[in-house]
Amino acid sequence: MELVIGTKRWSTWSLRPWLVLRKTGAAFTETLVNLRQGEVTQGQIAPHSPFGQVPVLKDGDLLVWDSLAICEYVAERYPDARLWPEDPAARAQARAASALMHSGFAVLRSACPMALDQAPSGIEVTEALAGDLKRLATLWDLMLDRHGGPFLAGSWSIADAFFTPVASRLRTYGLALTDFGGRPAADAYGARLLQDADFLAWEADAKAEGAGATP
Ligand SMILES: N[C@@H](CCC(=O)N[C@@H](CS)C(=O)NCC(=O)O)C(=O)O
Repeated sequence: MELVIGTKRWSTWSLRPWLVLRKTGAAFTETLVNLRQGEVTQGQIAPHSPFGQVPVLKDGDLLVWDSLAICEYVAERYPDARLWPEDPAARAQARAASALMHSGFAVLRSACPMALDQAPSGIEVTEALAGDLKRLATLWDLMLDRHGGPFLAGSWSIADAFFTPVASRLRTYGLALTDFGGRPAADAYGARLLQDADFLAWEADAKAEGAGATP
């Protein structure tokens, strides 16, 4: 299998399926595309996908071109990795949380882009951004309460892959969910995601890019 991904310090959509693939223990190759270079970026994506975006998963002659669809495919291909919770109720909420991230939190995504090479700094919190942060605090608290942690739906699942880039944004922009109605457990959960060994491996690569290595 080959996963085509974008610049590691910025590409949240690439990080999610990359984490999920790593959890399977399966061998896969990664192909890196340089983002934010306009036509150069598009020229690098074109040989892999007709849709102009990464991530893209290639498995033989199969092409899967969306982060959530890639995660679903990997979960079905590697059932022993238990990438979704076994319990139907936990699975439903893990899927709902992933879908909410995939299609929502637009203000948080645009105001707080992932920047893994950037030192933590403050940010002006607009009313719209506060709204997304309150929604995030509500979601994390609700799921940690219901499923008992340590991850959103109990043990680590695709939902946690979806929120790992979010945790990195909170850290980069000095945002604590306790300031937006969240409980300390929500912030502790975000910090836990950033201790994940696979995330740390991705982050090390991202920092090397930022230090001038070829992204
Ligand atoms: N909904 C898509 C979004 C993918 C996406 O926005 N990818 C960005 C990079 S993170 C991209 O490929 N941009 C192409 C460009 O900047 O030219 C997914 O979940 O995979």
